Amino acid sequence: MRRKNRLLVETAIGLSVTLGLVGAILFAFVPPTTNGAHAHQLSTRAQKAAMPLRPGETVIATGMKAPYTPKSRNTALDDYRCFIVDPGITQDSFLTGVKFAPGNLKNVHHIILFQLDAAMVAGAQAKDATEKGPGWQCFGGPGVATTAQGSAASLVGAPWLAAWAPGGDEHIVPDGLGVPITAGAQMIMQVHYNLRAGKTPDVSKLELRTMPATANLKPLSTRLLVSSVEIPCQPGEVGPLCDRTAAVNDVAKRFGQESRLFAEGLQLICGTQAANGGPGTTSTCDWPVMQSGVIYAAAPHMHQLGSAMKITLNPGTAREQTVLDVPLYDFDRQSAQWLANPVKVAPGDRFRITCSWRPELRKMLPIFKGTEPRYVVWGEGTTDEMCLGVLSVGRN
Ligand SMILES: [Cu+2]
Repeated sequence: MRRKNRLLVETAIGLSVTLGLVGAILFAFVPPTTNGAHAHQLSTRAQKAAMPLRPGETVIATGMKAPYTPKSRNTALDDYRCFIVDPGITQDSFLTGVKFAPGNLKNVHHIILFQLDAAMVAGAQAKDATEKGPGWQCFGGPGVATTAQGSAASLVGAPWLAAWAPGGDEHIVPDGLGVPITAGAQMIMQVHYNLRAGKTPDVSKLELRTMPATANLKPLSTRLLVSSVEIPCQPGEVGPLCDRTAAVNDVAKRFGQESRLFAEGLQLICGTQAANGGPGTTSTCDWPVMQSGVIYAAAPHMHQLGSAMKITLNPGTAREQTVLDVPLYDFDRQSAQWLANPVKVAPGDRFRITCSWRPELRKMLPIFKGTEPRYVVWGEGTTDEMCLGVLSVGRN
């Protein structure tokens, strides 16, 4: 690829990821799973008992103000809706915990909480006013600028605050760490509704733990690592969507042209790397470390076909380290794992993310009932796929 094109694509991907084009996620800080079963049912486990408040910590209850009934668009069985959440932050603070309370577990598939700087609130409110009912449709990212740096933001420093996916309990940041939030900041809550279980109303809520800026915590931010998804139809499968172009067109029809750009961009960046074996059930992508820091936690996100994910630092060198190793991925337990030994990173280092899928599950899982065979690419739908690692990084 010509250098200029590559830069354009990388910029587009950086932006898209920064804006959260990534779709579903997981900051569900529960202990690493010991159950490798592919349970594909929403978890009904009881929430853990709440951890007592730490010195200086207060709790703010916030969330959607009114019920929203999800709708489908262009035959998509997924709806992504963004809601402005105003926690009433009047002083510079740190976010030290988030507890999501999805209102309707039948159709809430994931929630991402994005930072919305004070200066960007009016823009988000204007967007909210363009659509009837609470919030606005937002496949991919929030669809509005959320920080002043906005378009200049890269993969590093993506303005995610937290996320919930099945299996998620309260997310409590360890002592001494916190996500900075400034006075007047609000938040955007992106909720992914899967409509296969029907279109019933939802009111999702959340509780935030905060500490004042004077707590002098080490700032935490989120870095996202992605890889391409290029899973051809299995032997014996035939159908119009087994054609890659048709499959990408189908994703673009359901979720918009940004999704096309994302699938094609990842293919251009990751698919051309030597470590990536091309289309198949495993995908690998290398990304440079742009800023020094310490990785405290890592979480995997794929969809229903995901079977394993690994994230390493400096692969194939004497300095190789494993950051995350999930040999038996379970969609319903996408918990982030706090690393027993936090990993230091610096410019010059390189991350590698590797995802594996079991496309034969398409024939076995009830969620795929009635779907056509297809070449699976990156997409926001529950029956599309992703390869996304979410790192929680502290700045030095
Ligand atoms: Cu996803």
